[in-house]
Amino acid sequence: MHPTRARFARKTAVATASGVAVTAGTFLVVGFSPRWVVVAIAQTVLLALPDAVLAAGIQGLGSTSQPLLVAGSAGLAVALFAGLAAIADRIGRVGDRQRAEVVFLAGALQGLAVFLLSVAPVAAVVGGAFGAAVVGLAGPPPPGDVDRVRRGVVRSAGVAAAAVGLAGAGPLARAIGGGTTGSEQREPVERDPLVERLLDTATERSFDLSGAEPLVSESFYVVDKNAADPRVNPQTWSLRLTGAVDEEVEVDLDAVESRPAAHRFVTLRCVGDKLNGRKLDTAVWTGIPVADLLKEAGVQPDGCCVMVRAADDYYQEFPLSALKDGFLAYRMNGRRLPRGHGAPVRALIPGHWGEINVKWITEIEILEEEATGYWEERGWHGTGPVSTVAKLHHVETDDGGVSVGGHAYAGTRGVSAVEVSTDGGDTWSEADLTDRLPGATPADADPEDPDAVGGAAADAWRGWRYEYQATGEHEVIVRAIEADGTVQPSAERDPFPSGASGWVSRTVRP
Ligand SMILES: Nc1nc2c(c(=O)[nH]1)N[C@H]1C(S)=C(S)[C@@H](COP(=O)(O)O)O[C@H]1N2
Ligand SMILES: [Mo]
Repeated sequence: MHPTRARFARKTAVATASGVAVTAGTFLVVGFSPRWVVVAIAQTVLLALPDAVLAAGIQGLGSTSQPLLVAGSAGLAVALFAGLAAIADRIGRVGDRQRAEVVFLAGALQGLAVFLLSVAPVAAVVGGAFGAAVVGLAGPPPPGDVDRVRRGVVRSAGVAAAAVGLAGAGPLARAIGGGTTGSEQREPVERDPLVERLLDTATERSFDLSGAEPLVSESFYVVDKNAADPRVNPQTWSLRLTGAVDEEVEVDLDAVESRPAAHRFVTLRCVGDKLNGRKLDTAVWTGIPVADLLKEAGVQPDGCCVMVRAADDYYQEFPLSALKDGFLAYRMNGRRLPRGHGAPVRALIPGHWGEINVKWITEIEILEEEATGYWEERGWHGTGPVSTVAKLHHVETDDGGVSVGGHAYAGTRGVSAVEVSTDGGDTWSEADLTDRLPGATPADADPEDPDAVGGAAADAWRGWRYEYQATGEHEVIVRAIEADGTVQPSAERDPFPSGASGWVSRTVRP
């Protein structure tokens, strides 16, 4: 290799290795959290997206495009820190500095950048130290001895690899040791016998439909604005009731968990869910009614609205009347609420679009005038009741027999029937429906008592199934009927801005 080319290759390799080391070193300190530089960059990228992309795409961000965003941001992070190492190198050469000064300058620039991005001082120091170590170990730029160039590059690549290994070892050790970090460590919970009973009931009542979830979702969708979810310390978490109250109320997790709880089946649907999409799921949640807290704070029952805030700086404004029926959940299907679903405590607002079911909830402010929430500022209208939908996720054909099925959901309006047309909408037949899931069940109910699991869930989906004979290609259409007889509206609408609507249809080829 030509000496000039070799020197350039070396510089690039050392700078890149240094960038990798900073990125890995900061991960070692803060893990996959909002304070990791990569996540901070991802969050900045999200904010910089044009409104149109944000408005139409982002409520669908959920789990699908998230890995892509994180990978791209990791690339940006490495490039940024590599660039700073190169700048340090350049300043060193122009000013004819000592090698130690260049090494220090590289680390200082990188550490400063880490701090500006993530406001995490320990990560800044460790990141800068890792970056500087790589530059230092590469040794001074050799005057043209290709072998020495190679040795320097190998050394710095080695350090970068070690940093990545070290950064990877932490989460791995945590995963092996039970999956939690120090401050998050809490006793695992035994599943309550009552929850077991509710889950069994849901299993018994589910139709066995390939391609569709059972009545309690096996995989519950995740949607939020975060590249990495906040990690809330349950020991220091609290929820405050502020604003137009007689008296501010603050409860910590012990206070929430020691109140009389209930178990409820609640279905969530994202306003960004496509007409026949899969951002619709159900779980049994354990928690306490919001109404008691409102009473304790002396909230006027005829107030207009509330702003609910969360640990990820999310905020949603919606009517006080909707919050009154709300629920503060700290368990999901009998387990501690997972981090991705809002640990330690989230709000569940019956019959309303997912977006006001605030995760990682920290504050309820009672407002006297309307305000605008996070998604409303971005063009969505998702603070109201859900629209009615009948999903068609299961289609199976076998020798002239066709079986179709899915779920129907109408929020608190309830589903009384699902109708299917196999002739393009001329005639309609009634599908089989799963029995309604049980209603709110007090946590102190006797699991052996059949009446303990009583009533019907006010806010849960129902499964449907329809079997018929057909030979030629045809169009299947489904629609839900609400409890009061209202037929689901047929007008088709995209998810943006007010939620998808219309009758789901699919072509079936027996
Ligand atoms: N704090 C917070 N809560 C949030 C969000 C968020 O970005 N931050 N996203 C909302 C949206 S848009 C939806 S659809 C639901 C999804 O809840 P899930 O991820 O548990 O399914 O959470 C809501 N709660
Ligand atoms: Mo959503």
